[in-house]
Amino acid sequence: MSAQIDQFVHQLLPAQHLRAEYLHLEEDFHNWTSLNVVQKLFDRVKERDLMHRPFLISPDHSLTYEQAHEQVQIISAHLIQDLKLVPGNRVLLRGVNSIALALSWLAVVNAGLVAVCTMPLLRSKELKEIILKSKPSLYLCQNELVEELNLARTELGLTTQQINFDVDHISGELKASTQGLKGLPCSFATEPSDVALLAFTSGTTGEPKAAIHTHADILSACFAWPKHVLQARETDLVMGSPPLAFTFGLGGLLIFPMYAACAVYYHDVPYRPQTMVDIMRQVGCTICYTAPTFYRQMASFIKDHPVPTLRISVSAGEALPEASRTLWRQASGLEMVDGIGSTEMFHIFISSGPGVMKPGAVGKVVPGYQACVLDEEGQELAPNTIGRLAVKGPTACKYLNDDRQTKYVQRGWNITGDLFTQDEDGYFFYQARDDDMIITAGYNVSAPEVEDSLLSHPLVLECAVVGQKDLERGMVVKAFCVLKEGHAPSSALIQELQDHVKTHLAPYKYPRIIECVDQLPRTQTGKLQRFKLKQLD
Ligand code: 3UK
Repeated sequence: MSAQIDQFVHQLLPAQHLRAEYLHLEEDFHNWTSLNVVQKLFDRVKERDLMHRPFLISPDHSLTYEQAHEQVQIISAHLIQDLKLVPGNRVLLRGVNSIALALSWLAVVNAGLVAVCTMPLLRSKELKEIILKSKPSLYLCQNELVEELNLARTELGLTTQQINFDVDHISGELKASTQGLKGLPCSFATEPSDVALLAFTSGTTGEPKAAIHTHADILSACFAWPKHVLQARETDLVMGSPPLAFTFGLGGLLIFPMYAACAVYYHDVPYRPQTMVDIMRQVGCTICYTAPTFYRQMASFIKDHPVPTLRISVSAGEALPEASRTLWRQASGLEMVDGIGSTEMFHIFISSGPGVMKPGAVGKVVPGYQACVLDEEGQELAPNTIGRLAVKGPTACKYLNDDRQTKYVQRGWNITGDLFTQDEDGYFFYQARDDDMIITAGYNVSAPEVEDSLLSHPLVLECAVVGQKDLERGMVVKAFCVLKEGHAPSSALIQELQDHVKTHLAPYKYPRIIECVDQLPRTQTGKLQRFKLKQLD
């Protein structure tokens, strides 16, 4: 059932038989009669008597839960009453992580509207694809980022209403005409299966897909990884680099802090590795989220400038090489929490954590989820055998009107596209994306495994390994390396790197070709774009 009046997204949900099986949590939010995830999260803070606690913090502003709640109500009222939006309408959000963006997101979902988050760096071409798929009724855009959005709208001939906001003026124009609206309805009693979010995949190739998440999905996600693994406290201060338009960032830097009633800090300019360490120290950060490469780059700074308050560092988005885990541990004294999640599943479903750590493993399945490794026919494989990762839980893949639903969901399982092994103790070991396995002269070589070995060499800052077509061997292993500052490539160094790999791994895995480059192609969420390196061949 659905209470949303505009049924656009509901009508484009995959048919029931194409959906993954949901696993129900002890408290099954999917079966409640009414649920609005934003109202529920604020209510929990209220019940715990923590509304006076700090919530949203920036260099110039700080809002308590009480103040943020009031702002959210005002913006929601504006959306419903002045702008005449109807529950179920989509609202496109465009901005860097900021208090204004966070309040806007919360107000949109609180009002029963559907948030369509877009990455700040997207260009008009990419914005057009998102607009055509999601058909927003309103655009909320940070002043500094209007240009590409205007271009997209002009090219599509759209005149839909748009409000531009300023990150420095909390909710800026959003509340300009709402003075005195207090007391009028501003939130909407959605049902658990009503849609809260369209999350566009940051996929490394192809046309973007929109993953649909309901109010029950997002609340359920809070009662899985954040409850059992992260275990944040109300005194925590969270910080990190992933955008709120990426569900890794949305969960980590907005939803899960609310679940814990703790504070989150948004910086006014993009983080660089050194500034991130400095700011963590200045603001007293206790929990930090970013991608593996960023931790690698922060390691050298945090070593000399420790952040004594930091107690949890979470890495996700890409495989965490063992060499990077070690480097970070030595530099910061912290054991990394590595978690694999996806846009389709909303957040992390396999993770390391307190007492859950094995060298080389991502971790164990998060309570609330089930995971296993399947063969091509969908049969569960014996321990330590490479196969396709399959996951089920209280969140599930639901693409908006997309044939690729049948690729991600098979026989009720969510198939992430990753190759894994699982050992007898239930630890999951990442091998590769299913298209990143290199088959050379009949041997299987996982690209990340070779990268991990190269990264353990002291002169390698970053690297990427791909298969290059080869007449004799079918494919050969090729590595692209970024050297640490002050080191130049030479044939002696390349030989040294090859020998380094041969002493760590089976010799057939060593990269026969090594090319030194200045930087590697990455997506806006920090994922390596191996396909671009393959195209270079
Ligand atoms: C890869 C990892 C190894 C893996 C995400 C945490 O990354 C997120 O979502 P995306 O949709 O990509 C999903 C794919 O990324 N991946 C992510 N984390 C890891 N591979 N180790 C990891 N720790 O291929 C996965 O299928 O962009 C991550 C929370 C929310 C997210 N959306």
